[in-house]
Amino acid sequence: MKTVLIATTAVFAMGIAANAAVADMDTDGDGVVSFTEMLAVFPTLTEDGFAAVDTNGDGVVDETEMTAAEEGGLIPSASDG
Ligand SMILES: [Ca+2]
Ligand SMILES: [Ca+2]
Repeated sequence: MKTVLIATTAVFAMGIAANAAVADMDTDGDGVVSFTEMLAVFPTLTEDGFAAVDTNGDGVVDETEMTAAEEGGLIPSASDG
């Protein structure tokens, strides 16, 4: 049981490392990125720009939305440079 848990955690951590954007921006550690947190990384971000990334409109950007935004070219990948 413990071995399975460790293995699952390792896979999850690798997934985060490949798409580090949320982890890099999530300064309060709640697992999602607010407009304020994203603004700290992208100072030119507008509320409209944030809304385009926050596709389900709940006011925060999760890992899925962040990945989609990167792939769609809405935001530059935080793992570049
Ligand atoms: Ca956060
Ligand atoms: Ca959202």
